[in-house]
Amino acid sequence: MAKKKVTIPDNEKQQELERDKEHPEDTLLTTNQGLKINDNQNSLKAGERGPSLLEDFILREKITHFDHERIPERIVHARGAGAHGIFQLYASQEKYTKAKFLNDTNTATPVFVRFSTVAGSRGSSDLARDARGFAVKFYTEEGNYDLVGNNIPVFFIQDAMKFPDLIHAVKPEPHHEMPQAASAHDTFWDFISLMPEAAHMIMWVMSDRAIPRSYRMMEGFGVNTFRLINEKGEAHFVKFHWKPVLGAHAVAWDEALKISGKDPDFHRRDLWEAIENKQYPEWELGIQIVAAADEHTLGIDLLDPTKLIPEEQVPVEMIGKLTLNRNPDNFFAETEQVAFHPGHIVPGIDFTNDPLLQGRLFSYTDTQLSRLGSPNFHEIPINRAISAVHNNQRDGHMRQTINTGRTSYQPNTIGGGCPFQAKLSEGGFTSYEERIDAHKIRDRSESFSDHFSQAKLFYNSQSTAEKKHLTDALRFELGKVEITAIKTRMLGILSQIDRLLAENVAAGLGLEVPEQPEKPINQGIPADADPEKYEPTPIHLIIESSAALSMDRKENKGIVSRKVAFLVADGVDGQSLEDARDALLDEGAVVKVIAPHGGFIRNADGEDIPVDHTLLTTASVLFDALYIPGGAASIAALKQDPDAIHFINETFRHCKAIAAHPDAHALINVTYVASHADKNKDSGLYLDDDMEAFIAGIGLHRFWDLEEERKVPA
Ligand code: HDD
Repeated sequence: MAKKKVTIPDNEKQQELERDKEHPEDTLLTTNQGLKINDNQNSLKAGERGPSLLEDFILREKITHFDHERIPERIVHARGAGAHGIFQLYASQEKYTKAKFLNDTNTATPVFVRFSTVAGSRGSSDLARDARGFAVKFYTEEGNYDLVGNNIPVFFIQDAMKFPDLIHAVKPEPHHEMPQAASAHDTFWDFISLMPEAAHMIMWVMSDRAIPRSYRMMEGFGVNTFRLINEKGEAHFVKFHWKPVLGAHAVAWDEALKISGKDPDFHRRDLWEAIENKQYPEWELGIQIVAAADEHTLGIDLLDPTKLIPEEQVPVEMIGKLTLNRNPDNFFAETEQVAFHPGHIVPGIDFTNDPLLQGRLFSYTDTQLSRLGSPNFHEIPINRAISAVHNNQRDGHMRQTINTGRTSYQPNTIGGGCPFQAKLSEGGFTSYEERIDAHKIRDRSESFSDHFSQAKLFYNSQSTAEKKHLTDALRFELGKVEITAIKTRMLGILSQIDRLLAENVAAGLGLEVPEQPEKPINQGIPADADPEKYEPTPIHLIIESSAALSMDRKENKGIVSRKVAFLVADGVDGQSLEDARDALLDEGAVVKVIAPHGGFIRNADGEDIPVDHTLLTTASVLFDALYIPGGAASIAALKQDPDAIHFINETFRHCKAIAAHPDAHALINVTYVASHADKNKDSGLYLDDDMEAFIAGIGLHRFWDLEEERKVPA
């Protein structure tokens, strides 16, 4: 039988993975022992109607394997999607780091990236209001390097000691396991309202950052401060950034809620389809470098993970590009079994004493032991380094490697002393020699006490529309909280950040902002501590606002991969459909024909046009823009279709670009768009079929500043 020809991709990790792939094409069914199976339909029985026999090893093997298919989901970040790609460096960073993949511009480093939500279970919706994980595994020639970040540059807490508390508070409540993938409940806000150190992160997770349009349109951050070490052993502090080439964009909360019902796999599907369409997602890797001598000059403590370095203070230097160009072959084998760990580093990169990072360094390997079930999880194909692995670690569940030789200890003579320790000149890793002279204490530095300055900076930096979204998010979340004292305490925290914000949230809740918040506001303090020492310090703004913190930048990054819905019915004017489609496809957009029924639509010339989705199987919230081609019969039919009218109104409500052929005015006139149709082109309505302006409008993503006037019942 002909063996299927396998094309081996030209990337070292892909070639390595290929060895483990199973290709079922043109093969015969077998048991796990390689025995060919003749009947996969019937169990072995004592007679036609008799009981099944214990002897049936084929049935037993099949059912036993099935019974054990599940592994525990990740305790956090359970819901995710991944893809393969490459990282290409622009210019050598040798002045900062000796890491080879950051020195060598000639080699593209293979990567695997997994995006995720944090709180929800594996089957939860992609559109939960939540931070997103952004974890990158670089398969470098010096070993795996994992940059395990989020789409938000700061974190809720300052010390890993509080991580289990935070996660217990945000996860579904333990007595009835509700709500799923949501922070809008009492235990989360109870905890947050007692922990003012979370104030900055709360601004971010209540902002549009927490409901991205796509994984491809979100920024990524390493969050913790790391160190880069150069050949001379000199250290620089570094913050890592990923900047999406398509720009950072969000959906509206009303959309997020609807997408969760219409397509809970929205982000996963978006990533998958973009890669299948060869519209490869791209990010630039940026670094903010702080010289060791400047550690204390920025007005923040670099070891405090609730702080970012404003780009106005330290610019982000772009040093390379990440491109995701291959979908996984098997979700479980790759996306589920991939095991990230901030402690997977290479020479030239090192940690700092950030107490959150220090705790992370323990947690990730530990969790893989229960999730993947064995200390041999590094042998799972997706986790294997492309550099050679030699050590004396042995055995354990599911060991794959066949270690040869008599010795599994060091020093030895029987094995010739192998494997040898690597000298520094041979790439041996050595930790950065930081001098430490201190008492052993459980405490927190007073430099960690500024909880509100950057929360205010973030709020100040939002556009008017973004501030409104943030306020509405807090009204929604706290509106779902049942215990009034928790809401009032939160209003106290918000009033520390911005009085008007607190008042606007309070108005939505029907509560008053407390004049003088309870003291000490911080209840997350040690039993014998002096509360005054833990009191948050007064706001001190180094800069008033930072442009990089807003996503509402009115920048046009093109419309590649943007999804445009074409609303049509039988009798559509084929020419206007074709012209508009060609113009959009030329710019890289994705066009889908949506009609009242499936199959084909007959155009005015009697030709058949395939339908991609029906009004029943899709929804406006799954698209970036809408076009309505001409054709009197098509327009007349859509005018009679409440779902078509709803589709248009909803697109309008979510401030997306809408273009239409002049024939479509009869349809537009029965929608809420009609009352705004005389507005100029800056309003995202192109009812005179102006394709050029429409394309520019889609590129702007949304017209958020018109949201209030477009809040139509749709
Ligand atoms: Fe974590 C998973 C990111 C703090 C403990 N974390 C996990 C993932 C991401 C992050 C992206 C998913 C990786 C994947 O796709 O498999 N975590 C962060 C960031 C943090 C952070 C950016 C703050 C700077 N995490 C953090 C702390 C602890 C953990 C403080 C514990 C002390 N994180 C874990 C974990 C997980 C995890 C329990 C669950 C699944 C896994 O590790 O592999 O170990």
